[in-house]
Formats: sequence, structure tokens, C-alpha cells
Amino acid sequence: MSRCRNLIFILGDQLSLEISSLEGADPANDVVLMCEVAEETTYVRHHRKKIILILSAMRHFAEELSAKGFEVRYIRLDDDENTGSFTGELKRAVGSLNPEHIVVTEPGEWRVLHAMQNWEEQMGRSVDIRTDRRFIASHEDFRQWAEGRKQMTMEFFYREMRRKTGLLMEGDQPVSGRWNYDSENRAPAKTDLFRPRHPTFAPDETTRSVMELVDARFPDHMGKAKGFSFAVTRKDAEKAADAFIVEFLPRFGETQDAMVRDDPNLNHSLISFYINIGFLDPLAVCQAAERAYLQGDAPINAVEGFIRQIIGWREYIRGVYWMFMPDYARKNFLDASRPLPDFYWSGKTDMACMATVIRETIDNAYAHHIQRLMITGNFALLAGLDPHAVHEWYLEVYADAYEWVELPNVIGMSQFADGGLLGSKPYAASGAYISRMSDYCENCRYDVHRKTGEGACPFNALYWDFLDRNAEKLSGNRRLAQPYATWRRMSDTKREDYRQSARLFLQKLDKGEPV
Ligand code: FAD
Ligand code: DLZ
Ligand code: SF4
Repeated sequence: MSRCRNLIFILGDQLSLEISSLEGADPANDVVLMCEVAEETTYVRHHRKKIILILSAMRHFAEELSAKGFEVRYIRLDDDENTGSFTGELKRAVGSLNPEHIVVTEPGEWRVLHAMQNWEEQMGRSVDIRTDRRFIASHEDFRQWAEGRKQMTMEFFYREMRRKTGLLMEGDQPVSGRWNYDSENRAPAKTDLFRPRHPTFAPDETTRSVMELVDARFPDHMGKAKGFSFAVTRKDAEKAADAFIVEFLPRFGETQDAMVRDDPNLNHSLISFYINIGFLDPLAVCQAAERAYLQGDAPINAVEGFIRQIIGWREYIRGVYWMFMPDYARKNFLDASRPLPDFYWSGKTDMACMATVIRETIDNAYAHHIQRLMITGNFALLAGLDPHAVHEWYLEVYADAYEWVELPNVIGMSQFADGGLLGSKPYAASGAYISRMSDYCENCRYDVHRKTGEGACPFNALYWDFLDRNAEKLSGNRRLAQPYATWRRMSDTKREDYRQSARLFLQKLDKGEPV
């Protein structure tokens, strides 16, 4: 049997020609393995548009590698011999190609890394698990930064990343004298008929055949193939990023925290799918944003805000994931245990904010940050939903969701299930916040101004009940001193009204009655 030198295994979220597993690769002697496997498509029931994005992007990337002269062993989901798992497919490839070595870039999930660490023994040859160099901070960089700190404040990590990349820096200081413009990015927004539309990409033949496959094979997964319009090639993803920089970045800051009915995208970039899958280099995107600022095409609050999300939050979240897994996934500081209500899958609820965000999620496999954090996440937190179930929901429904980025955002930032390791206080808010930052309440059966009783916005009573229920664990938090002081100043009758309203609502929820 002829023998290949290296078998290079590329996973579905490693679709970059610069991926470390391809460094030094030789098309004449090495073979690339890519496989669509049942285990990855079903370990949670991913949204159909997410599966289509990944499989179609994988098929297009395999073509790009073939055009570069690589032999690609590409296994399709419906191939007869498909064993359904990464390990099974690697074993089969090793059996037929008899490589000297196996080369792979470290995965984005602890679960997969754990499997990989057994491959050397299982495959009977060396397995070179290489560092994923698509990030600015290595695991070691993050650990060094985090160790010995009382509080792992993102802002200080972010400043290190600014210094390391030189983005928006003048020597050792931030351009224009300030590190952070968050306070200027908190305005509400209105429907803007003149807002440009985000680019969409018509499915080609490859994508259409994946759409058929996915609709037929995953009927019980969220969403539909119809309407799929993500970029599935690097070139198209770059077009999406370019369009963002020109059309949307200048107003990114001013609408960053806003939510508007019938405008699910506002001025967000819609590029997380492409960065996470490997089509876009995060640093290059930030450099393009910085150029827009330096050329006077976008204001500092927008550009700084955008760059912070990527070199700050995104890198920080990844650091937290790898530092605290596998225990992090089971954190439940507030002992929350309520199952997810059915409307998280159907969008059928009278709460207009929840219905809007969930329906948009079902249609698009996308919701922007504030929708994820302050609507679906906030409700889950206030209602005491089981954080692990909440985590699985987010991992299923968003096209950009991979555990390394989704889990800390859910367990830490959104559900405070890590007890404040990632954020200094829970992102809990009553209806007043939602009413201020969105136009959802105008269209709701509930009255956001009513605090308790029939027809009152459920977020109002749930908010106070959340603080009351968790007082033992949260009342000592300095950042919650003000709401707890307000709670204590209320009359006994008022407090009991809130408790009673929340109790009635949660009872309905538990019985599966419409809310
Ligand atoms: P923009 O608003 O345009 O932001 C620009 C980029 O910044 C994003 O593309 C993304 O790469 C990065 N970014 C912004 N915020 C974060 C953050 N908190 N963590 C990591 N990167 C960030 N992001 C994911 O990529 N995958 C997830 O599974 C995911 N799950 C989330 C779950 C919850 C509960 C919350 C609150 C946030 C989650 N995020 C996740 C972060 C953020 O909501 C998305 O990155 C963002 O909405 C993607 O849309 P966009 O590209 O239009 O982002
Ligand atoms: C998410 C996903 C899905 C749905 N399907 C595949 C697949 O068939 N083949 C593949 O290589 N990768 C897939 N992925 C992405 C993997 O789950 C991801 O690479 C690991 O979870 C590590 O982040
Ligand atoms: Fe949501 Fe309450 Fe506003 Fe209705 S009134 S949209 S439930 S915040």
C-alpha cells in the first residue's frame, strides 16, 4: 500500500488556508481529511441553517484545497460507509491511507479535545495537535494574565490586547486619550427606512443540495432551509465584512445596544459566523475597522466599540472557557432548575419581546448581542431556568455557536451561573430597560408600566422576585446595592404583591399554560 506522509484533519470550524494544521503541508505527499458526521450534527439539535452553513462551507473549502493541488478525502453525511464520528472517520482514513503522522489543529471544544487526546493510542501513530493561531491571546497568555488576579476584569485584559496588537494606539496610550467609549453606545434606536440592507448570498448548486439533505435528515431541528442566505465561501464572507465596514460601521456604536421590531440586524456586522468558521481573520477585520477610523470614515465610538468586541470580549471569553473547563459547563451558582418553556422553540408567547427575538432566531439562526443578553437571557435568569438547558439552547439555535464562545457567554455573562467570575453583576433587568431600549412593548399584550397583577409586564415582578429569591447570594454584591436598597424601602404589601405576581406567572409557566 502506498503511504501518505501526513494526514491533515481539518474540522468544520477550521476553514482557513492559514490554519496551523496546514503549515508546512505538501500537496505531493500529504492528504487532507474532512468529514461531515452525524455526531457533530446531532450532539445538540443544531438549527438547520447552522448545519447548512457548516456543511456547505466545508464542501466549498474542500474545493478550494483541491484547486490548490491537495488530495482531499471528503466524507459526506450520506456516504454509505460514514461511521458518524470524527474518531470513526479518522480510523477509516488511517486504515486506507496508512499515514506516517496525523496533524490537526486543536479544536474549539473541550469534548473534542478530550477525544483527540486518545487518538495517538487508538490510531497507533503520532498525532500532532497544533495550537490554533487564529487568536490574539494564546491559552498561556490568558492564564498568565488571569493568574493571581482577584477579579478578571475584561477591560484590563482588553487594554493588554490593544497594546499587543497596536490597534487604536499611539505608543503606549489609546488614540484620542480614552480606552473605552461604551458609555456613548447606549442609545435606543428607531426604525430607519434608509438603513442599508446587509448583503445576502443566493445558494449555488452545492448549497442547494445541502439544503435538501438537511431538511430531509433533520426535520425535528429548529428552522428551515428555505431562505438560507449566508456566505459559504471565504470570498463572499470577505464581501460581507467589506460591506459592514463601509455601510454599517459608522453607525455601529449608536445602535449597538438598541432593539427594533422589523430590523433584526440594525448596524451589527453579522460576521461572527464567518470569523468563527475560519473564513475571516479577526485581526484583519479589526485592522480594516481601524483604517476606516484613520481615514475619517467612521467615528471613534463606533470603531473602538467594534474592536473591543473582537479583541476584548471574544478573546477573553475563549480564555475563560479553556481555563475553567470542564467544570465550567456545570456551574449553577443560583441553583436554578426550571426547564426551558416550550416557547423557546416555537416563539409562541404573548410577551412581544420574547416572541420577536425567538421568531427571528427561528427564521435567521441569528439574534444580535442585546437580544441574546437582555431578552432571552434576561428572561431565563429572572425565571430561574436551568443554566445547562439554557446553554444547550443557545448552542443549538445560533449559527455562530461553538461551545468555546457560547458557553461562557451563557453560563457566565448571561446566567451568572459562575457566581461572578466573568461578570461583576447579573444582567438582570425589568421591563423598563426593555421599553427604553426597544420598541417591543408598543406591540405587547402586557403593559410595561404596570408593576403587578393581571396584564402587568412579567419582567417587572420577575425582576424583584429574582432579587428577593437570591438575596442570600446577591445582596452583598456592591453593584446591586441600589436595587436591594430600593427593595428594602418598599412597603411589605408592595413586596408581597411582587412576590405573588411572580409566583402566579411562574406557576403558569410550570403548568405549560400560555403566558
Ligand atoms: P457584532 O455586534 O457586529 O460584534 C462584532 C463581533 O464581535 C462579533 O462578530 C463577534 O465576533 C464579536 N463579539 C461581540 N460580542 C462578543 C461576545 N460577548 N463574545 C464573543 N464575541 C463577541 N457569539 C458567538 O460568536 N457565538 C455564540 O455562540 C455566542 N453566544 C452568545 C450567547 C449569549 C447569551 C450572549 C449574551 C452573547 C453570545 N455571543 C456569541 C456574543 C455576541 O452576541 C455575538 O458574537 C454577536 O451577536 C454576533 O453578531 P455580529 O457578528 O453581528 O456581532
Ligand atoms: C457544528 C458542526 C456540525 C454541525 N457539523 C460538523 C461536521 O459535520 N463536521 C465537522 O468537521 N464539524 C462540524 N461541526 C463543527 C464541529 O462541531 C466543531 O469543529 C467542533 O465542535 C470543535 O469546535
Ligand atoms: Fe416584553 Fe414586558 Fe415589553 Fe411585553 S411589556 S414587550 S413582556 S418588556
